Amino acid sequence: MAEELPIRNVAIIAHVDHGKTTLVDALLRQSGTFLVNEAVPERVMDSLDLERERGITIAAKNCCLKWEGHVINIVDTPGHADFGGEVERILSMVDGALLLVDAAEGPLPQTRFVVKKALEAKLPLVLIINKIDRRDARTKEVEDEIFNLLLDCGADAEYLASPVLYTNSRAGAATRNIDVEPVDMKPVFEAIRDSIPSPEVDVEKPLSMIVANLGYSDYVGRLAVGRMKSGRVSVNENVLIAGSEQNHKGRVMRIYGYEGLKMIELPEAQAGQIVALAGLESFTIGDTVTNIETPVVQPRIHVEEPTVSMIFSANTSPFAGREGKYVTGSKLKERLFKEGCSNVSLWVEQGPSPDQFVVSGRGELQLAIVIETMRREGYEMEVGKPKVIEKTIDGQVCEPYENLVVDIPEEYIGVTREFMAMRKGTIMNMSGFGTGMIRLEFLIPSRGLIGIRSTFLTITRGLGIMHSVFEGYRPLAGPIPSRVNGALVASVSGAATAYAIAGLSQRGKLFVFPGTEVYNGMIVGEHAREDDLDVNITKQKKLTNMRSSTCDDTVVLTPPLIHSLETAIEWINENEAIEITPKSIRLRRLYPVLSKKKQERCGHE
Ligand SMILES: Nc1nc2c(ncn2[C@@H]2O[C@H](COP(=O)(O)OP(=O)(O)OP(=O)(O)O)[C@@H](O)[C@H]2O)c(=O)[nH]1
Ligand SMILES: [Mg+2]
Repeated sequence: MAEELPIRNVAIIAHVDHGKTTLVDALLRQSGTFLVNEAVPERVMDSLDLERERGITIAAKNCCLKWEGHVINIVDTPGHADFGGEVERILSMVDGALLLVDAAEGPLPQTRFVVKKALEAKLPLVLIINKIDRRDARTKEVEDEIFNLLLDCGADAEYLASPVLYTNSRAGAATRNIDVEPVDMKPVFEAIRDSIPSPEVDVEKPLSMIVANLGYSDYVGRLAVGRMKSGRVSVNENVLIAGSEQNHKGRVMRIYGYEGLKMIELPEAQAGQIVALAGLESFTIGDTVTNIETPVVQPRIHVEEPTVSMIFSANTSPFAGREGKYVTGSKLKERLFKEGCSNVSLWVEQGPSPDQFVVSGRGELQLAIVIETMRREGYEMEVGKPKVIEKTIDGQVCEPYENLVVDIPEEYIGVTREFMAMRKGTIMNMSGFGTGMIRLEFLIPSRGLIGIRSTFLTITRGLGIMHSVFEGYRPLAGPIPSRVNGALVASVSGAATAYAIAGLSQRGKLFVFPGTEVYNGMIVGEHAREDDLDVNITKQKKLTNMRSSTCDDTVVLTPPLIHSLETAIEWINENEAIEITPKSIRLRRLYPVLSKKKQERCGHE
């Protein structure tokens, strides 16, 4: 018999930065989850190092709070389009979602993506217009835009009757009526209680839980996290794990539930609860943990396919092995395949040679996060330029396209349109907010978006904002220009000298400080012209006995442009690679490296 439980399982979904994690902070605080004097960091759910450093959520995480006799499980999801896979699988764990939209920015590409996913999963929504305190808030207009978006995505009448709340999450205040001053988060709690159904579960049926997320504990290893759909489970119970290809048995060694942000051990659990099970040996996201005698296997979670890939190789640079703990191709392979198992939207395949692997994901940021995580663990590797994944559909070669939204000051409409047109973008829509800012929408091949962020910022004087999300596959768009400038490539190994750098400053933008160790083939700058230029950046000033009274010995150098991982990924071209070690990011030209003879010539010019 189905039972009505005082439980609510809800996900928070939105475009990047619209305030999801901040809203969770406010709910946690006001539910009394923390002690009165407990010091709690801002955006407490963003607990990973990389999340705190970048100020974005990367992985979905859950917490559990108690409010007026109700247990509310909240899953905070990432808003960046590259981590859309996290949202897709998390929706299988909840019975409703809070859809957040920034009161000034309005719905953006990822809002559309999450709305589509919520509608597909038939999840009831609570609409939250957040950041109503912003000076440029357009609350009423944004509300209309949200309903238009819902209609556009095929929402039925029930969705159009979803409750709307107005919040200032940073202040922890919400209101149902925009004309009434918000006081606290009570309206949000009430909307969760009243508009999100309790989980429809059956405790009497056999155990069935789809693994929607993975966790890890130092004591017990990997954890299978999910919402129990039916049945009960207790410690030491033997269960069946239904995988995509085969089933196997396992034993539940520990059961954890959530309390606030902590996990607590439970002797048993039942349908409706979100739990983490320890002890099951091999499982992955999408598997069902179920009863051995009467298995109830749920359909696997559908996650959209990757659209971009990058070749990861063992580091082949002359400096390989100097700075990392794990350097070999086999170590790299092991680690990448492990990542592929836990990260469903990331695909890892063997590459063209034994030490090369093709890693595919949703975008450059998703791949950059994998690289950054591995480099912090001590890995060295080399990666190439990201490429979009083509597909043949009805005999025609197609490539991924994105829905791109840019917000720019009015005066940059011309340059922006021209720039996007060059990259095969078609303008789909244009709207103004009456504030001097204009929103342009393009349909553009994903290929056209690779590596354009810094140029876009330059042409809009740093004031433009761009967001895109995968739209679908369409026929190939034809050639798109890549980086115009060539590279300055070191022809001689050694330490870069201030003297050589000063001499080269007219040739382009340098990427290295004096004293940086370079090798033959390493890219040390961007050439001002289109072709590559081999340079000797280690050249010493010739010492003479004569001192010239007119010669100035101290050289003033322009600071170099030091690439971050993301800017390096944007910058490189096809025949170039990025060498990544725990300590350094170096760019290098792959082919052809100068012959010994030419090296010598360059060295002695
Ligand atoms: N003015 C104002 N700022 C807010 C409000 N809510 C959140 N912010 C700010 O918006 C920024 C982004 O907030 P987050 O909570 O990290 O946004 P998010 O949706 O979790 O972002 P991702 O997880 O990366 O998608 C932070 O600087 C917050 O302080 C609000 O109600 N008003
Ligand atoms: Mg967040």
